[in-house]
Amino acid sequence: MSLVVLGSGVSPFVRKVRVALAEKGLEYEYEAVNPFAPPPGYREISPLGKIPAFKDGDRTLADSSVICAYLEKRFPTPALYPSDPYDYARALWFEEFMDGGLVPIVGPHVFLALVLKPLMSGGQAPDAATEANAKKVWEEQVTPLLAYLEKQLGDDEWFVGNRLTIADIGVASILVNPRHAGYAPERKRFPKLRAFLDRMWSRPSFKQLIDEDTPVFGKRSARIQD
Ligand SMILES: N[C@@H](CCC(=O)N[C@@H](CS)C(=O)NCC(=O)O)C(=O)O
Repeated sequence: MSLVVLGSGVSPFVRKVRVALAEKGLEYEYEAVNPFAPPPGYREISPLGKIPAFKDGDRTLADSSVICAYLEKRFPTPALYPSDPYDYARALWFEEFMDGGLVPIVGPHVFLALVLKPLMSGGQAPDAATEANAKKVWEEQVTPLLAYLEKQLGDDEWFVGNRLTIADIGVASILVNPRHAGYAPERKRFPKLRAFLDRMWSRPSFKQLIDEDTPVFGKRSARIQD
């Protein structure tokens, strides 16, 4: 068996796949791909040119949700998707809420603006207007989505059912990027969500990736305040 993930630590979608693999106890190779300068032929594996892409021997796939769904069928235990039909759909919903709801806001205005662009321009710090815009977007656009997550989680340990699912992996994977940019759900306003993230991010599956990426992308995470 040879499993390969193609991608980069900049991507929350790549993180989602790598965490799912780790939670299933699967060994894999990791091939670095910069989505803005992909290697020749990359579109044969990932027709939209995006990361992650995935290889299982000579079979290839693209898209984090597709890859995770494939992993579940291919390596069913431990299960990361609920078996109850409604719980199953709810788990997919939380994954989509993050991928399709959070990422399009946080990606450009927070992570790209505060981490990636400065990194690509040789370490120049973001200007005051960029910092102010990120703060405004976080307050006005991201906070209502975090409030929804806080309410949905309630007093439960997991987003769906009574064990780890793709919903938890999706929520915690996506929120690592703002963490790298110095933003996390405020403990005072979102105590349950923040405690959930603390638990998730300290799991070996997450901790290893966060520790790997923090020196490169996550220097601003030291700014996070409770
Ligand atoms: N729905 C895709 C989204 C993947 C995605 O947007 N990846 C970004 C990096 S976070 C990318 O490759 N962007 C480069 C591009 O759009 O050309 C997934 O879940 O894998």
